[in-house]
Amino acid sequence: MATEPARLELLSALARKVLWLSSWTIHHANHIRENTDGLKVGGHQASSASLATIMSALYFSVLRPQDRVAVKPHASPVFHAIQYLFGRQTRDKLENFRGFKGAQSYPSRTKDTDDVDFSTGSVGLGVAQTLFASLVQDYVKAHGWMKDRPEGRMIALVGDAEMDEGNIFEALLEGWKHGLRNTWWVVDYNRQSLDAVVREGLWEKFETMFRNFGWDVAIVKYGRLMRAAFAEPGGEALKRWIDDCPNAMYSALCFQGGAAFRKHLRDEIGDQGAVSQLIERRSDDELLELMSNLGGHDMASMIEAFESIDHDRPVCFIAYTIKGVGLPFQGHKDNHAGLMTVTQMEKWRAAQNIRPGHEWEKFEGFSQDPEALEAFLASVPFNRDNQRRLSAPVIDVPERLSFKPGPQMSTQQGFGLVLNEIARGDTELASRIVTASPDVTVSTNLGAWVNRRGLFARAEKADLFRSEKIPSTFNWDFSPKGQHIELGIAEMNLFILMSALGLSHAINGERLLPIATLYDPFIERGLDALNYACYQDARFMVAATPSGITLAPEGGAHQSIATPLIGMAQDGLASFEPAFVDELAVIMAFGFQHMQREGAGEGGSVYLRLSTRTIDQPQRMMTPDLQKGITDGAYWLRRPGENCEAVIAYTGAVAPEAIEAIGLIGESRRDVGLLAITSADRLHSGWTAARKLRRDRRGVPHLSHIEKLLAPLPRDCGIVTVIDGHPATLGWLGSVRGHKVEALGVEHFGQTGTIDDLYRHHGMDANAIIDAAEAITAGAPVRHRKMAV
Ligand SMILES: Cc1ncc(C[n+]2csc(CCOP(=O)(O)OP(=O)(O)O)c2C)c(N)n1
Ligand SMILES: [Mg+2]
Repeated sequence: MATEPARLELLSALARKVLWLSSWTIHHANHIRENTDGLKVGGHQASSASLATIMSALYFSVLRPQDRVAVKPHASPVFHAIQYLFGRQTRDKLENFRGFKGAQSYPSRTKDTDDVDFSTGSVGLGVAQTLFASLVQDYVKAHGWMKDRPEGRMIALVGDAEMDEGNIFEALLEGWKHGLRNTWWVVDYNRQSLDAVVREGLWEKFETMFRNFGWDVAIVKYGRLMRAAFAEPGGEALKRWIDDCPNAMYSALCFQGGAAFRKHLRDEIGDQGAVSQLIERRSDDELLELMSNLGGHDMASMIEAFESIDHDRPVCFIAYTIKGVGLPFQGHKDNHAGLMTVTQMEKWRAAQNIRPGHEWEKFEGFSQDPEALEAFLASVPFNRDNQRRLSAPVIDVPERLSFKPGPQMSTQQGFGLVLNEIARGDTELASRIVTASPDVTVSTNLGAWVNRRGLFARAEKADLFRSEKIPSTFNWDFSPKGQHIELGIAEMNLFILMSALGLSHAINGERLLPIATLYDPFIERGLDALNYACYQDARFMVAATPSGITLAPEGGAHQSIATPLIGMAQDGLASFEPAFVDELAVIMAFGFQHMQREGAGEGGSVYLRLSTRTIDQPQRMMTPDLQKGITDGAYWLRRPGENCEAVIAYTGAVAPEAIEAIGLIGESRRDVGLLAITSADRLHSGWTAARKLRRDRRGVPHLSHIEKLLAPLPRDCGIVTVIDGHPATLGWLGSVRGHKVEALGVEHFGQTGTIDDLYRHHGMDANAIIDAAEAITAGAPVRHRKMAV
């Protein structure tokens, strides 16, 4: 599509301005605010320059408000500069780049104020996020919720070295399976990473791979100046030389400049008449301008590439660029830490017609009229909509979720039963839940839910076993109304999908309540993606089961030890480990509400650490007090008296051992307490918050839940904690009021056996609990022990 020259000129001028502003932001942070060379912001400068033209083409011309973008981490200053020109970023935040509450080093949805669509920073994750965000948009649309809102394009600006991250390839495969649409990845092919120049011919690998997965590939290699030169006599020889030039050499010559290019061109193709003239007609500066006119730095070429896409298939643009283009260290392999000196910056400022003291002014240095510029920026399609971040009403959640009770159950089984009850109903809650599992749907007890609610696909596909009348427990039809998204075995994909589903209210204006199931140890396989999802404030529920060593004969690396600590430490994730199914039902109801709470520091995602161990269920009334204890993190299963000597505090599947130990200790000691802990995480964070409140507002007599629970215990009462996980999860309980603690749990993994074998082996059976209680309390010895079976 032809674009009028004046418009292109304006867009190019804006791109130059963006490069200036982003560089000035970095320079300001380094030389003016901090007045030091020590602040390591160099990575941003060269990386940002690489993308200034491409991002200007997108934001000032190609994007629509419904489009969403993940910006390569180090291009954050470019993003902030563009937002500044749009009037959505303040000078104050730019001056305070990387400072306290200033603009962030890496675009942040939660911490930046200038409308970041997807956070980035841990390379690879933002890229995959766009793919899953597009699948989620399809999901919402297929369920009839998009109404007349236009579909957005999900766009990632990708560093070429970022493509080394395996999660991108995992996502590609999943995208292919689900018929991905509306996704653009723009690879900033500057052929440099932090440490190195990338291998030759990488673009060919990218091209083949993307085409293999059904993507369109657009290679934007040559800018307009280059294409014009190729049309001159001798141009073909020049093109061949450019194509054959190794990455490292091209980068080095860009750094050295026009004279160096001339010398190499002369030596290598200079004796060929026409091409010699082509080269000699140009001054050193002109030659450098020509040779650095790669597609990614040429506004016309980029606009043309973007505008020529007339379909909704995914597209990978491979845009050739030079890292640090236009700056003194362009192309240098060490430029990742490169910063411009004060003198270099001065020189560049003057060349841009920017007066000293006017560096932050939006329209300084333009030849265009400020009013026309202002009018243009206001008319840019992307900038027209002030409401890009959407919201959705809260979905009603009953106070209590029901399930079909049994005398003996596991929490994993209970999870399936609760979901089955929800699935049977015709509630808004049921229709907004969407589940996903990385090939462990059946083994995590989601089967009944999927039977009732079906699998999601944009096109109907009947279960062949069913149509062939072969008996099967599972009827798995795919349809656009299905509510389970089948995933391959990649936990990174699971959590990035959760991140996308869990932001649907903000991105699509339609709330979803996503639930992921996986085996607990494999949380670690997807951990960075889980962290990323929480950082973006996506809202979802994770049911991780089975967990710990309680899966006994399964053994090996299927045992999880660290996950309770991960659950405690992960910001934005409330973790629970119930022992009984009635507790789980209360926690799930709380969870669906927690996932929808908004406001500063409110709500978050939920992690349920569950077990396959079948245990006796208590027959009891669920009183409001009990319910509150469960969601706050703990309650007394046996209340201690005034002279309590020992307390056993347990979490999760080891409940029977704790109960048995309390019974045996009770034969010799009259006053003992049994504390059921459903969430070490909520107990601990409540305790931290209370201390902070007391410190901040002296005299406020606020006590946290755990402080209140432990308050009646005498000073010399001992606490034995026990969990099928790392003992540090509960070991801190002693610090709350200064009680002595013996913390039992698991510190080594891999052994197989029965549950009894392993609990004995790890010192967390009833006898080990009794021994521990005896060791930390005064008083008569405990006479009874559990008999060996
Ligand atoms: C998961 C992860 N590992 C390492 C890093 C550190 N890091 C930041 S950018 C980068 C590579 C940059 O190369 P590229 O993606 O080609 O971008 P360019 O610098 O060329 O713009 C690395 C290793 C990171 N941010 N995230
Ligand atoms: Mg690179």
